[in-house]
Amino acid sequence: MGIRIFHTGDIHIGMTFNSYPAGVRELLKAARIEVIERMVKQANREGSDLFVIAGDLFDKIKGIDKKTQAAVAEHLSKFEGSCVAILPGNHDYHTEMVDLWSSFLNFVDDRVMLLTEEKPYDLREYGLDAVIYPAGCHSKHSRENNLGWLKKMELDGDIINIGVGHGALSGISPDLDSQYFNMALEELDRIPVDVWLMGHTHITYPDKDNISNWRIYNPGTPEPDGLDCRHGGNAWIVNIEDNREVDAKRVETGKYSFMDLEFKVNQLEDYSRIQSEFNEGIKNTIARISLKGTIDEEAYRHRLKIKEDLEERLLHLILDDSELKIRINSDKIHKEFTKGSFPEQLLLSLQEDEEALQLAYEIISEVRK
Ligand SMILES: [Mn+2]
Repeated sequence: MGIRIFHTGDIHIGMTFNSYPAGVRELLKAARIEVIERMVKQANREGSDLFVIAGDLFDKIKGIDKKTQAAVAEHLSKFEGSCVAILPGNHDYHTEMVDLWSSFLNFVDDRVMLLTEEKPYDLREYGLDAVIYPAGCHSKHSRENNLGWLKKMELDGDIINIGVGHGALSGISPDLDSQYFNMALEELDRIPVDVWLMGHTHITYPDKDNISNWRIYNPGTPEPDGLDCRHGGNAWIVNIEDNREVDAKRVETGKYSFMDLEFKVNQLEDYSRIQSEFNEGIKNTIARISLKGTIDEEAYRHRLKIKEDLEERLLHLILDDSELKIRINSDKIHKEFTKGSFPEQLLLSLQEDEEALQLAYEIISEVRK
């Protein structure tokens, strides 16, 4: 008997989004719970037997209120497969001192299994011919990953063996100080499970829509969580056949999206590139636009029109125009400075050297303030 798995992780319920205005913040917070409901529906549609959350279901071990815990449990209870397996990640790590998991267990039904210990979890009790080998977290940081116990295990080749781990994948997620349970792909590869279902890295690995006979999967966050998120939120549906052939497909899961773009603007026409970048269907998009360049005063004012238009169409716009400068010309100098005054004379004398002129103008403006 084969098994079909819906694989997610890094949902980070409880993330606060404090740098956003209240209305946007509330939507982004709620989206992290709503995405579970959407994923459970997708999993059911695909006939999944097992729903795996590979760490960081919650963003923190303290401050996840009971109402939130109940809502998450309620969404998971709609899963029509046999078992929901949840691995504690480094944000929602498990120790005897952490109340989060014992509290959460009061809300879930008995198909939900917490993978808190370093031992094989036999899914035959749930009617599935598979065993899960977990490598979760018992702290926020660790220089050592949790694969050690598993390397010593003798796996039973007659049953499907599923590794579920949480940690930075070397070469894929940034972990410069190697403090996030770092795991090398080769290290995972040497452990003879049929598949590795990973969490922690917020991008999707491998970067493919469909793939066959691949063993290591990382879904990335299912709901975009910040300006550095370049994808729409993903999960994997991993199918393991009776003969151990594996095929997987990536499904899109997110509601909101983020865009972080920089535009060089040196003349009025350059704004049109911004407009063409933002087509229809951006009402759930949060964008940061950084403008850079030097333009005439009238064109400089035009940025406010662009801002107004995009603010209406986007969920939220952050416009950074701190590096957009007004071009200084003789007209502007004459308008702003008394004829024959020192600044007027100085600026006029610098007209051949645009950079020096710009700099001198900025210094004089600063002094005038
Ligand atoms: Mn993590």
